[in-house]
Amino acid sequence: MRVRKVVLREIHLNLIEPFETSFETTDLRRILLIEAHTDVATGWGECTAGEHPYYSYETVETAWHIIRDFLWPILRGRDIASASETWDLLSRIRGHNMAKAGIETALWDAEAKWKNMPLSQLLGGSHLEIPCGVSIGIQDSTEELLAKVEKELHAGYQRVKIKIKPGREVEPVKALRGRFPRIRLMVDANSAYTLADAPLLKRLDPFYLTMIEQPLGWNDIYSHAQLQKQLDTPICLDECIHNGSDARAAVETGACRIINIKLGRVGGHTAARRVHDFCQSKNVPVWCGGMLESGIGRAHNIAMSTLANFTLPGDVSASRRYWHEDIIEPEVEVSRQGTIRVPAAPGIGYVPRLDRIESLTRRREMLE
Ligand code: OSB
Ligand code: MG
Repeated sequence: MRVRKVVLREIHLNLIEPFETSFETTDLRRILLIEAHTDVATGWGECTAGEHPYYSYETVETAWHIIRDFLWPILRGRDIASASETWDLLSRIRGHNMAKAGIETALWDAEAKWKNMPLSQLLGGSHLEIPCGVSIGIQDSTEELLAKVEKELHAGYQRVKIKIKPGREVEPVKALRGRFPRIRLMVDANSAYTLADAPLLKRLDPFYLTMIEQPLGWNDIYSHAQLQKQLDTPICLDECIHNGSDARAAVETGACRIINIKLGRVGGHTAARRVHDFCQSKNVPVWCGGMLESGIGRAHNIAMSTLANFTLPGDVSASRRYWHEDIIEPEVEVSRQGTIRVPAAPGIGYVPRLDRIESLTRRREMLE
């Protein structure tokens, strides 16, 4: 498969409602799409870098620069037998995993289309249906939060995650538990606490949360190991896990009992599979995190979630929870049982809507 051309596009998409986390509130997504042309097929990927460097140091701007000036010169015109070779080819560039994942995942889609098989199958996935959860942003009041959660449970979602920040954790969790004693409930702090907050976080233990996600520093595995010793609630790491060695350090130091895998954060399907396989060998369950992706990133998340050790519901929800209209056909739908049926069509299995993508495009660049 010879890599011939890449088209970068920045599209703007308005979220149905603002999404508030401990680090920012997002209402407009700037999304970098990557269309990779090879001599045998064309594939699509999405770079999950954000508008600001508040979740990770990457942004749409840094990713554009890294792809154009460093990744593309390595891949341009290159003949690869499989997209799985991409990660090693790009290893000379330190970090910038979201930029790498954008282009790497596009090549996986192209390879699967060339081989006329679903991407899930090419990755070695086995699940035909994946379990889904929702991630709910910080709300203005507990009443609004309860109403949101009720609506999502009614839609069938199997697990509820709420975002928390200092001063907005014990009370919302207590209210939710009072109202919904049996649901699978978890919280995500996005690094808003420090080890000195251990007594405060300990107050969440009585509410038997399935996990607390990334309470401490975005790159601080050691402190999470100290915290996990003091908590009954399992810690799940998100921001801290950038590759297989981070996963190993986290699991072997006892910094977490669960890992959230995001394609962008670890650098694409090959790297994600490495983290997945390591966790599987240690009996550490994983789930697929979300980055408010458009349908293209979402489709890649669905394919990745078919790997055997993705046993917990992911932040992979229906298109209609995010967008008035997605950019793929059909849109991603979630069943009343809170599952997504994995598509059987070749590649990512959803068709990018080119005319809609063009009309949303604010910037484009062709790399040849
Ligand atoms: O920490 O999981 C996170 C969104 C943007 C950045 C970080 C995170 C999130 C989410 C949203 O939780 C998950 C989704 O896409 O629904
Ligand atoms: Mg998270």
